[in-house]
Amino acid sequence: MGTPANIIVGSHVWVEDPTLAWIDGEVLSIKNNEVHVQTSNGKKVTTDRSKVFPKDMEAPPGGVDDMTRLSYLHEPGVLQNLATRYELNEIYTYTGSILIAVNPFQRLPHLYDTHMMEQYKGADFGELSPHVFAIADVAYREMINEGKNNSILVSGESGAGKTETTKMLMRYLAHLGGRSGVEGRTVEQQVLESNPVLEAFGNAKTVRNNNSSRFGKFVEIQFDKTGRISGAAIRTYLLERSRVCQINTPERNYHCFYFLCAAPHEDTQRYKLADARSFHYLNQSSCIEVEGINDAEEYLATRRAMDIVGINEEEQEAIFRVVAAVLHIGNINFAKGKEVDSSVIQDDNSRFHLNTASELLECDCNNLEKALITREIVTPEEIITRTLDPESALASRDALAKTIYSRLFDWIVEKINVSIGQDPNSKQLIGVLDIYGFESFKINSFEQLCINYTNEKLQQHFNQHVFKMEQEEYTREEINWSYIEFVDNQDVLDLIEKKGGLIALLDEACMFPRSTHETFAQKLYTTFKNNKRFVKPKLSRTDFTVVHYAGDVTYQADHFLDKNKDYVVAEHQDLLNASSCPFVASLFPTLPEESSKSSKFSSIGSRFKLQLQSLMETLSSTEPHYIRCVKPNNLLKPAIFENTNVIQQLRCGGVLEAIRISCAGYPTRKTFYEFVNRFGVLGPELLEGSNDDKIACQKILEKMKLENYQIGKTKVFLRAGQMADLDARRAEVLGKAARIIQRLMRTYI
Ligand code: AD9
Ligand code: MG
Repeated sequence: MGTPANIIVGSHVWVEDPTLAWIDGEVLSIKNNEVHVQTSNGKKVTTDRSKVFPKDMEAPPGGVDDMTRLSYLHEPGVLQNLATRYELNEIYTYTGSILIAVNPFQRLPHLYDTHMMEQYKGADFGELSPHVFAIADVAYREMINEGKNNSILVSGESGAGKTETTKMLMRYLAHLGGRSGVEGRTVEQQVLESNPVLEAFGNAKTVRNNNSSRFGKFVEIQFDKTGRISGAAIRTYLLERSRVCQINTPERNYHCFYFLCAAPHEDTQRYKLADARSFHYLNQSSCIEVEGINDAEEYLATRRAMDIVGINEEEQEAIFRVVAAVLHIGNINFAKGKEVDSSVIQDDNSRFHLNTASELLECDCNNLEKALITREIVTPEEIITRTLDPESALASRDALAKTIYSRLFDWIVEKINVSIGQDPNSKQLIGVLDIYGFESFKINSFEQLCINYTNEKLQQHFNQHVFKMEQEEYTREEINWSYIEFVDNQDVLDLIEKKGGLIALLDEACMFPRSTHETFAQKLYTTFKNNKRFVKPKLSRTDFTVVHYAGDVTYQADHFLDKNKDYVVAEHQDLLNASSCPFVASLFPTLPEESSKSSKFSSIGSRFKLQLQSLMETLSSTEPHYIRCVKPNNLLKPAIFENTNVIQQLRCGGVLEAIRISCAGYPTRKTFYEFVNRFGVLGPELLEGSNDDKIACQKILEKMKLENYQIGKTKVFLRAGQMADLDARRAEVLGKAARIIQRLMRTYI
């Protein structure tokens, strides 16, 4: 990023530091390419010239609100700017038109009140401090004035603040496009209240975030001709199903389970619920309560939000019956049966939960039992009933719970969509995307592959956009420049999604009865032997590494096959389809071509690929705006800014890539006035007799014998490193002047 600039003895510079990422210091001496630096924390370091970056001594003490205004656009400069601003509670900073939002981990109410919204309404972009409202305002104005669809893409790692940001955006858009004075349930109110409902069923406490969204979300807000919100559509992606059955301390299951257990007594009695600690799906983790979440209050709030989004009393009742049934299902245990590989309901307690679950789901209790402990196998000749051993029965139980819960979630999303309604006449929309950021853990599985695949897609979209924006700025300023070199990530996308790519090979393995994760991994190794984005780790027989744009991620193939298979066990489908509760039956509608009892394979990976394709098509037809959320520390506490952590996120979020793209062109832009102000000392004689800053700029640049810079209509455009060159010359001149003054003073005083 940026070429090493003119570094001389005495220069103020940034050098790498193992704990702080970057530390500032002063150059003591230079030998060939070795630079010796005295750092500000008292160390002496020697480093290669290419790893030393100039420090801007003229940077304003409070930082700049747009990174592109930094004189030196490089990693340490960017980091220092964000850290300085964060300390002052300035959590928002632009990088051109991209908004970087650093999570404050504390309420800043004045930042989002109505007064603030009013200020941003119609204000020119850049006129006020950076803000999510400014981004939403630009999107809205562009839509109204130019008739363009817009989208706002919010990304960042878990806990970075995506969902909070999304909610602010939606509030602001509802403020602009709302019907003031209209009483009752308005479309915009429904759109806003969809958030708490979805959060109750799709969010959970995790290690990284007390209110972590376990699904991706794209909300399309539709507007009528007069700019009023007239409809909305919510699309969700990949709800994490495993959480329903398996959690570890200190995480929790989905919020709604705890809300319901804390419901008023009459409700818990109806669902035969007891303390949350008595349910296996909840007590596998010792975390039952979360600081800052009052489950009893949230239960009532969720119900109120459900009223507003149009889920009626009867439907709410059915929803919570199903939620309770899932908890009861989790408490059904199995013991070994008399026959080999068979099982029975373990004891009276398990039988109680079996009975309760069937009551709540209004399905036949015997059939539920049968569906859990046996499996029918269809052969051309006959149907064979096979018993399941206790372990398989448990797996069957958990599969049932997961299926019910994910169908319930889909139903709620669909219901909200129907209830808010789509405006068939709307031609204008603003889409808001709140989707998981790049993930790389110790153990990465199928979910991480899907998530990182999403991020590769969005990254490509982002790069292309940043490119376009840069190019447009040059065109506006009538600068002649076009990018030649551009590192694209198409090759990673090809590896994952192309014909014969990872997803396709996974589907193939899932369809072939004798495949195991080992045969799948072997197939990957041979197919992608020469692919530079694919690596087989040494010593591993089932892991594989993908070289993502944000770094290498090693995936464990172990559960890929299972996780990619989306099928509902035929017995479960039949059981619930036959429920006398119309709501439950509607979650399991009769399949159109359900001719045989065999479970059909449907690929989650392929379906996700299609969803993603459709999302990208929608996004491509919109004018995008990007918000990158950054999590300043992993303690989730205010006022702690961890440099290395932030740098990593800026890298993964493509912010550094955007800067790199910018550096490939003319990273430094100064208005003529700013330039003359700073570098007039390099040629005071050149300024005489003319008030034209543009001409003065030209003369100074010529005198300094710089090459390849460009003069635009309002700004000077400099190549990477040129600013530092000029600063070094300026420091020399100023130093010389200071020495002369000192000498004069010594002589005369
Ligand atoms: V996840 O990928 O869904 O796990 P998000 O959505 O990125 O994650 P979220 O918006 O839920 O993170 O923010 C995490 C927490 O940070 C919130 O619960 C707030 O406590 C806190 N937060 C985030 N943004 C703000 C803000 N603008 N003001 C105050 C905030 N607090
Ligand atoms: Mg979230």
